[in-house]
Amino acid sequence: MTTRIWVLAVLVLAQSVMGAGVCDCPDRECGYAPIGVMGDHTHPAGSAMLSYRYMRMEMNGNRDGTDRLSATDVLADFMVTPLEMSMEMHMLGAMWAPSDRVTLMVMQPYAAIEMDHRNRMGATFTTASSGLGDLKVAALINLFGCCGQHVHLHAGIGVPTGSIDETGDTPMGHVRLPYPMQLGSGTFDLYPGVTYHGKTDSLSWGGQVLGTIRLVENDNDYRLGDRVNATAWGGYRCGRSWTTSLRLNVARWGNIDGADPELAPAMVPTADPDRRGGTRADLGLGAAFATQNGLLAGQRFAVEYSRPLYQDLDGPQLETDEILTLGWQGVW
Ligand SMILES: [Cu+2]
Repeated sequence: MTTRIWVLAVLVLAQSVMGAGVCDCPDRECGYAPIGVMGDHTHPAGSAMLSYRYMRMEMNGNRDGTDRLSATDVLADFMVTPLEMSMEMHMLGAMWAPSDRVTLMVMQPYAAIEMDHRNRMGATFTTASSGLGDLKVAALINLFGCCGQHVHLHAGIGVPTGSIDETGDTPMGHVRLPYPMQLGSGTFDLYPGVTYHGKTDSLSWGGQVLGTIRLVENDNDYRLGDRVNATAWGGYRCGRSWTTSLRLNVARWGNIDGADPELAPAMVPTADPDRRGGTRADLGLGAAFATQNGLLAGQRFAVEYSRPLYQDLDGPQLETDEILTLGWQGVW
């Protein structure tokens, strides 16, 4: 699978190099980032956008540091091991620019999470949670825009609309589910950041650094780790409608401060606040379709598929295998 990703990556790059300058870029669409990037662009005064994204993340097998662990390895130290997890997320977004300087953005996720486990006796069981995640509200403030280049700042807050009290049936009874099965942070969080993008007629590129800062402890006596996410992308537009992209994303996130008193960290690694942090680098391939004419004018449809190149986890912790993002954006 990794080989296939690299072959595709080389093809996209080759197309970008050989095709450069051939195709035109009639509008500002070419400044858009791959669909996995949020808050990548701003709008001119009075312009509005609605968006919907579907994201699916698959995690299979455990890892400690950069080493893979078998289920037997994890069960040597814990009563229960997670085997795999899938997360589906539906994200509704709206953007509106009250002025050329400022674009306001809101995003509301809905997540559905499933995790498979095995215990020392060999019994397997699945837990699930679903519901609203944390609402994000942000102001994107234009700093610089000229000559095909653009910089804006992000000032965002996270509102704790996601539950941190999800419970489920396990062999231990109906209990509070561990940290990765919870839907929100339980706290108001800060999302500072900066985005840069540039474009020529057929090429686009950019970078974004976003932080997540958790200020206080939540009602269950813990505070999720802070996070920094840095990404850089390049895109190539051929014809009036299609863009292909290649993106590198590097994320680093901390362990949990404090602990939920209802969780038993010796039972399963997902309940241990000191086994949540990590660093991961993903490579993503994207494609987007946007047209200026006819019924679909002003709308953009996009897909991005990412796989990790590197991950170093405070484990045992489930490793990420793939992330798929599908999205629709409509401008008015
Ligand atoms: Cu927008």
